Amino acid sequence: MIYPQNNPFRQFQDLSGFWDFRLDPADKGLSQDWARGFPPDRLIAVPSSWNEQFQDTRDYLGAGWYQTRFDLPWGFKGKDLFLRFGSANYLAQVWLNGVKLGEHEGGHLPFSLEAGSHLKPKDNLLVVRVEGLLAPDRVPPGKVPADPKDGFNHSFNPPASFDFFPYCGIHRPVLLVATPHESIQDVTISTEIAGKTGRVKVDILTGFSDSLTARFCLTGYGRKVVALEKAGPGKTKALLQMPDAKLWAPGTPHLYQLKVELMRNNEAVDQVDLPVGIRTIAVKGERLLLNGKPIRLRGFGRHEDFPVTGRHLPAAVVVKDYELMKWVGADSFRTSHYPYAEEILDLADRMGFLVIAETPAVGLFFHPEGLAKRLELCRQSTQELIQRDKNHPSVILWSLANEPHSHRPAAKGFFKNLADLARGLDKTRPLTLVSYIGLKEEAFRFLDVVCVNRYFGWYSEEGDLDKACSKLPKDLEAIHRRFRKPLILAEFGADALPGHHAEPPEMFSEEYQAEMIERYWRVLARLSFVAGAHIWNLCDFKTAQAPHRPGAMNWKGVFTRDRRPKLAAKVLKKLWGGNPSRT
Ligand code: GCB
Repeated sequence: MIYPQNNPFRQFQDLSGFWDFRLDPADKGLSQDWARGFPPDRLIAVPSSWNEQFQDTRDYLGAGWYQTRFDLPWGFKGKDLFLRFGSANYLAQVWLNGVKLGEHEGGHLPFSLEAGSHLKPKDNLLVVRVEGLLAPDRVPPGKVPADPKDGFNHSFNPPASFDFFPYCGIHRPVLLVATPHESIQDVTISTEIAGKTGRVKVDILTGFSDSLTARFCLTGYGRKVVALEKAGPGKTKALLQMPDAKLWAPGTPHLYQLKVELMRNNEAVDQVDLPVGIRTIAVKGERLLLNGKPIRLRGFGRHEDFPVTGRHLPAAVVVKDYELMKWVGADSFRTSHYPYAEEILDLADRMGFLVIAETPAVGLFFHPEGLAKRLELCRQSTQELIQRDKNHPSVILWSLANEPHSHRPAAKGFFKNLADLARGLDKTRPLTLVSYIGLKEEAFRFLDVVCVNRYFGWYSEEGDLDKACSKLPKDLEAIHRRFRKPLILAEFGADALPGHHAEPPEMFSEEYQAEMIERYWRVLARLSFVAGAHIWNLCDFKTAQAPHRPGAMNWKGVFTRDRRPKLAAKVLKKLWGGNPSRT
């Protein structure tokens, strides 16, 4: 579904707010027909994670029931009507006025359910059951059977097989959406540069049987280019050639406005507006090229994580995070380890950040138990992610997974399957996955960019930055010699407890983190095949409980969880030449 918009033909209403809520630890809600309404025991804020809002729900991952009532807004009647969830973790089932509309598995991607035939003018009852249990046949998996060969421990409580808290709930807005019956169902934009001309290719999809006219209009920077095409049923293509195109890039995130109108007898029946950044992204030999020029990313791995709201990032925090990244001089980030909210990507387009967009496939293991289902879920999320984010100029790379345990024989074929799927859906962006095994990661033979995570000086060479910094170039050079592709160091870093100091620097001190970052950066500067590096992490973030996570926190943030700078932030600002207007 096209991201909901308000214009003369399309409307949406945000249903976010305070909803009724009830925990269902005995899982009796389904058999007791709570789908038709249930006696609530508390109110909850939507969107947000339930784990952070109440004293008794921190580690609760079982079923939670939500309900709210709403009237049909003026002007929605007679339109095609949908309920659209930005995301709910992990499994959501939805009923409207007692009728099941559908369900969705997977925590970080939107889903839309057709609602029109069940909506009344007044007092509609929307009930949602969300359940976030960890299980081996889910993605990301949890409660993974222990295997020392996988090189990770299973001591987290709750039993996540990934290093962030398994927040549950309705994490992004719930929208009631109205679109016209004769509508544009999908828009796909891709851009090329030919000399000074920006070539903007637009494909639209329409579902009705008649042939109408589609009017495509691209405007910006004092210019306007228009194309008229016969439209539908099915796909319609247009090519808009923008002379003297202003290209999109970090620092100059030029955006044009595309308006697509569907016309019947010269009168518009639908309209969709989208920003367009004209840019190319390509891999050539060992280089990653943006608009034909080599780039070297500098930025962060991140999390959607904040006190009280959990996995929902309020708008003010989204702005703050961009401000902090600009302040230190970052130009990019990875949506580790799952797709981020669409609003975050909209801002990346507008503010000129480069994004590695990652699927929720983190902590994948390859024991036979549940493997076929995990592959199916990975295919689903890859497809949903590309469908959702394909038009963002900021997105330059798809990451199919983070740190899969892919040295196991059963992993053979798994990523080829996903890569073929992704390439079929988007031929314009390179593919990667983020590996900890590096040299032995067979998937790098057919992926375009090599991404590795390295923790020399932390999980090995503990406390010894001399050893770490002599191992780093040797390791990266060996990986490079094997694959001869652009290489991104997708994670490196050290935990630093805010306010903990040590001279000479030692592990967990702010000094050790700052020195590690600075020394890694100097090593990387000498390696010409390095197409970028991302520090782990922008901010401290919540994890499940484990002996190596004091206070159930990962302290590798360069900023604290409440967004205050550590020493490393100041060091980075000098290293990266942070935004001088924000001193
Ligand atoms: C990693 C993971 C990341 C962890 C990080 C750490 O390799 O990709 O999810 O948080 O290490 O701090 O251990």
